Amino acid sequence: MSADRSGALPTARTTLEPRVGAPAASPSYRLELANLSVAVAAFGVGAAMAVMQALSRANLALPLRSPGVYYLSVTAHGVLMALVFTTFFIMGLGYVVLRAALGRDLVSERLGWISFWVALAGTAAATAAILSGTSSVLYTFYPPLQAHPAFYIGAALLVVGSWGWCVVMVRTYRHWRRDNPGTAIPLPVHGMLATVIIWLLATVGVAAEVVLLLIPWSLGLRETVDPVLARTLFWWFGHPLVYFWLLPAYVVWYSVLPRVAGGRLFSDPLARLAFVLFILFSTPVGLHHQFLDPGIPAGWKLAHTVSTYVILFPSFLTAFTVIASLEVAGRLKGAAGWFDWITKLPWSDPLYSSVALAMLTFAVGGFGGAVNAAYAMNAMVHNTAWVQGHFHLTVGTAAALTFMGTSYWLLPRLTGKELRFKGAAQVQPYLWFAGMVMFGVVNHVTGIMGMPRRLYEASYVGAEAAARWSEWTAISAVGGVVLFVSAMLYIAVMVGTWLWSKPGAAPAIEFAEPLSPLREDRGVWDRLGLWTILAIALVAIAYFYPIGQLLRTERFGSPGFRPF
Ligand code: HAS
Ligand code: CU1
Repeated sequence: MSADRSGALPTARTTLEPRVGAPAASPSYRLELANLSVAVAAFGVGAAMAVMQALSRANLALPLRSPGVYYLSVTAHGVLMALVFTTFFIMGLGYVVLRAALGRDLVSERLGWISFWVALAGTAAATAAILSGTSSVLYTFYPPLQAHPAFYIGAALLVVGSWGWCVVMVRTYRHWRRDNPGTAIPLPVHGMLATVIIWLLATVGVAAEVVLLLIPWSLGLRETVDPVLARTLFWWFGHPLVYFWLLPAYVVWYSVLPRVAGGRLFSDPLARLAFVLFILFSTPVGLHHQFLDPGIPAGWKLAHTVSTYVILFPSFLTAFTVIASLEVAGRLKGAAGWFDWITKLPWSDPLYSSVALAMLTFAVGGFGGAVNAAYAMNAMVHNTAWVQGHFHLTVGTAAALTFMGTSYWLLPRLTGKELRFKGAAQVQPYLWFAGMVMFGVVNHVTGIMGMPRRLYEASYVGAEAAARWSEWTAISAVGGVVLFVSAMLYIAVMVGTWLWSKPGAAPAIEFAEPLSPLREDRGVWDRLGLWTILAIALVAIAYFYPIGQLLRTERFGSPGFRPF
């Protein structure tokens, strides 16, 4: 293990030295780069859509502004950002983490490539359906809004491709485990495997929705669809989806950030405990998106509320552990006062600043999550701009800004090319943060003032209340423009590094060392099979009765609607 970049730390035993099997000799990261490039491309297109929407919500007269264009654009933005950018980025990151932390090649890399192409074909089909104007169903694709079959089939292929990724990840881990029985799992691998497990549990719900309900209905094989059943299956998937986005970010917070900050991970076991709690409690909470849906027993809504409050806990643990790790970094650099360690942190390093700003933002976004999860308060904010504020601070910043920072750290390590336009990479996270404060926080405010989400008609046909929102929406529009500038800087750094930087020696991919010596053997938090079985039991308990009730009751389906 080479010396830390600060040079301040003595080397210690880490999880990272591959124990058995030669490390892949300078691996070629083509599969990772292919996944990351699709992610970056989706992000670029999604960002262009977003600026138009932010301006449109502020009621500015734009060329081509119409309801049809607006909903097409919101759908493209949501799908490309929330589903495509994240999934491809996470797949790429997952492969890198396993290769680097286990020190071996991927098992079935060929399957990794097949999965990549399947997911890409699915993305292309869904995107084409959206751009054709036949599938403006937004990223949650709630029926009875009906999309073109290519949209649902494309979404299904994206999920099937991601399952291939899961197989490669699990097989690679199992091969390593066979060679290293009884050894602790390297922490970043532990977090990525938790992500895989959550994803597999989650996608059962959406696969059932799309394959059993939506595809046959969109093909005309069934006349009607049951919207509440479809929404329930969607949110079985939709909430753990948010932790599929968040956990890879946490992997970076725990395993990369402390090292880049020049410190140590404060507690390795606490990090593992957090990942295990996510495996257990990510999925049995989905009804907190359906508090206001009819047909779901109130007692089950309460049960999902309780498990939602449990799932706040691992994020509190994460806040504690990661902030403590940063304090360790500051103190190793000589800080002695209460807060001067903050000034010792590398605020001009793009990975560090991205993650630190993502964390600050997440403190607000996470607080909003706790508000959403409370039944009575949810009734105030549900379907208002508050919710879009919440998710721009969480997935749009906690996850996405972490991923952008991670790209700056990763790309030179994968390609051997030095980061191009370094100044832009340094400014970009701050711009994103500023844009999100204007956009995300303001949306929380207008949400409480009653402004609905997802509405094109921003004057609200002259409603008096709407006049009070307009000064705020002007701020969020400015935020949207700042975010767009930030997004373009990110794209410029990525493309510039890729195309116009000369290859040299790639820095090593190294992860943070824990503060206390690491236990050598496999502890209880590494019993992933056991935690998965318990998680399956919790999902079954949480959904068996509510879904059974929906299937048992006589219900009336709805025909499809295509407003545009
Ligand atoms: Fe959420 C709606 C509840 C987290 C994403 N959420 C959404 C939607 C999305 C989303 C996309 O209960 C909209 C769906 C739609 O379109 O309808 N959410 C929660 C709760 C949490 C939560 C309880 N959400 C997330 C994350 C997301 C995400 C993470 C994406 C990545 N959410 C809800 C509910 C709704 C909802 C309801 C439905 C609303 C409705 O009615 O429609 C929790 O997991 C949050 C826990 C987080 C914390 C914060 C911990 C803070 C940390 C950093 C601290 C650092 C500091 C400073 C202080 C408790 C870890 C660092 C210092 C330095 C020096 C740097
Ligand atoms: Cu949720």
